[in-house]
Amino acid sequence: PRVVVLAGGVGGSRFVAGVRGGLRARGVADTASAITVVVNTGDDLWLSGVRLQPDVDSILYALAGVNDTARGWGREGDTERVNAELQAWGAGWPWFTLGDLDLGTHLARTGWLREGLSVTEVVGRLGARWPLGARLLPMTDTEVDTRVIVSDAGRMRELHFQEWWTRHRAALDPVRFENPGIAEAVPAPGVAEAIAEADVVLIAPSNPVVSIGPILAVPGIRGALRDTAAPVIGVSPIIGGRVVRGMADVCLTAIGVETSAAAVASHYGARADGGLLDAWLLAEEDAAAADDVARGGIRPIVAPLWMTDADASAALAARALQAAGV
Ligand code: GDP
Ligand code: FO1
Ligand code: CA
Repeated sequence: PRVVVLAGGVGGSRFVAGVRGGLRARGVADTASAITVVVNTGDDLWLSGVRLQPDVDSILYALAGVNDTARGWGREGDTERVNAELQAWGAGWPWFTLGDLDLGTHLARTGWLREGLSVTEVVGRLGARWPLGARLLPMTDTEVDTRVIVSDAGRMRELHFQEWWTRHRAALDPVRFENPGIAEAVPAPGVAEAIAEADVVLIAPSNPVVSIGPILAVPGIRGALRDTAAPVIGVSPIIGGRVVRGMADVCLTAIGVETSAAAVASHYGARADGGLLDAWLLAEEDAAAADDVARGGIRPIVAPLWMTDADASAALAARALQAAGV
């Protein structure tokens, strides 16, 4: 089957690994030809002269099996010698760590960009180093930023997403999120085609606001999702009314969406009403909300949503594929 997954970083990478595992378990050997991941690039940024792609790298490292699973970002067993030098120079951000191995990725990426390769080509080269078992596509080739407008002691301030998320741990109240560059963005080559030709489109249990939000905001992607013959199936990132990890609840509050599986489903909307979803996987802990989801025109599917290990992630992905009849 041809599977398209829309994904952010940590939740996205666990889910994509699950899709790969779920397909392998049923005998699909060439998962790289079956799975296309459309990755959020709204987190991407320039720092100390290099281009960072946090969500691309989370998925790249996780599928390659070289990610730091405890920390949730960067390379397993990385060192910080270069970072210490950058700090000594006062370069970059003192609260943001660039690991030595991770910097190798950023240097390679930046070099290729400066040689004129597109972001799609660069992501393709990064993905060619390891047998990932999936094709990674950036959502768009042009630069899109994420800014957070916060209310700080009654005064409005605008921060870079990383400053808000990593430095302040989302402790400053967001008033709204903005994605400069998004209006001029177009889907990266292959994205609209993959969606059109898919047998199923899966929305990973990623942050709905700052991971899935930017992907859907690229002009053309929502239309492609509306037009595809494939069912669109989402997985709730909220379990039992709580975010599993991270601060997605603060992001949801800022856009006026309650932190609940049903509220996120209704935020994405029913396809029949011009929204996104045909079906929505929600946790057993949220089974009571299934009727609400169904009343909104979205087929609810109650399943275990904890991606605690590879088997659990694969079982979750298999449930989503089964719901699509693929
Ligand atoms: P980021 O880009 O690194 O912030 O990662 P994502 O946006 O891809 O995913 C973050 C979201 O993943 C969090 O808001 C969690 O709600 C969700 N998440 C993490 N682990 C799990 C899990 O085991 N199950 C489910 N359903 N969601 C999860
Ligand atoms: N997250 C942190 O909490 N602290 C860091 O120092 C940090 C460095 C970092 C470097 C490269 C990279 O690709 C990601 C990094 N992250 C770090 C994770 C990242 O900032 C966020 O979790 C994501 O942007 C949210 O998707
Ligand atoms: Ca992200």
